[in-house]
Amino acid sequence: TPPQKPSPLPMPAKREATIPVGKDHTEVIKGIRKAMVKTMTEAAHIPTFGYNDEIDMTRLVELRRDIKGVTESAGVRFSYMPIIVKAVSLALTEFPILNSIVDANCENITYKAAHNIGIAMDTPEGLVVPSVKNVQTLSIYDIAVELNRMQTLGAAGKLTNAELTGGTFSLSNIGVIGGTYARPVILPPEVAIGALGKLQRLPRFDDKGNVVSKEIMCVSWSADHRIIEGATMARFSNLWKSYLENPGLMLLYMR
Ligand code: CAO
Repeated sequence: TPPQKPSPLPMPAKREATIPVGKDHTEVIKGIRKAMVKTMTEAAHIPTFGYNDEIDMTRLVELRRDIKGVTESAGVRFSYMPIIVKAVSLALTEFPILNSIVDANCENITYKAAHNIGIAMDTPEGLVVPSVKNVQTLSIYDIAVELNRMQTLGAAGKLTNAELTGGTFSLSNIGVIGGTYARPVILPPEVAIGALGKLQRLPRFDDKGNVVSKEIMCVSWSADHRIIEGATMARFSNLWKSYLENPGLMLLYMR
């Protein structure tokens, strides 16, 4: 394995940031941030179950290294997300309750047929969660193309209602920025969300007791405990984890 690049020390984005001069500033909360006030206030009423685990991404890192060059020659950036998103969809097939939505008073549950996987995006205008629609019908390459499209639109502030509505399950890759664990907040009416931590090379024991170098990423799930049992979340996470740790297994169930 090649040596790990040292991560650069964090630097302030704006070198000439405004120096406080003793004058407060108040502004109306509007746009995407106003939408966040509404959704997150609704989410605060949901009794949430949290579940964390670590994933050995060593095989996936190698696989992505092989694939990346191929898609990039076709102009498509390829991160870990397309594989992670497909693995979520394969696992949701076994646990359809995690791909459901509930109404405001949690009286009715709708099992959604489409796996519309929302991806939290940090854009210049704030947090948005566009979703990749019908992931159950898409190849990993299709997902990469769609993520590239949404990232370009997001960066330009051009995501529309078509992308920003209809999600059925969400992921937040906060690890791109940093951190190991998070406590993601469910996006109602969805019932579960996962946050991915930073991928890190760490020592672990192999099955012979030797210390080996592994690529480790933590996941933090939050689920609506009114309708999702902790055991369901844990079983789903185990299955998803097995796909990421043994990406070849996904081939068995891919359509
Ligand atoms: N840990 C370490 N590195 C990671 C990583 C992780 N978890 N995930 C991706 N990376 C690396 C990629 O490998 C890529 O590097 P190289 O190409 O050099 O290997 C680099 O980070 C950039 O990845 P990316 O941003 O192009 O791709 P992505 O598909 O992984 O992520 C997106 C896309 C939109 C999820 C991400 O840009 C983003 O906005 N994340 C923040 C989400 C957020 O704010 N969540 C909080 C929501 S609650 O407030």
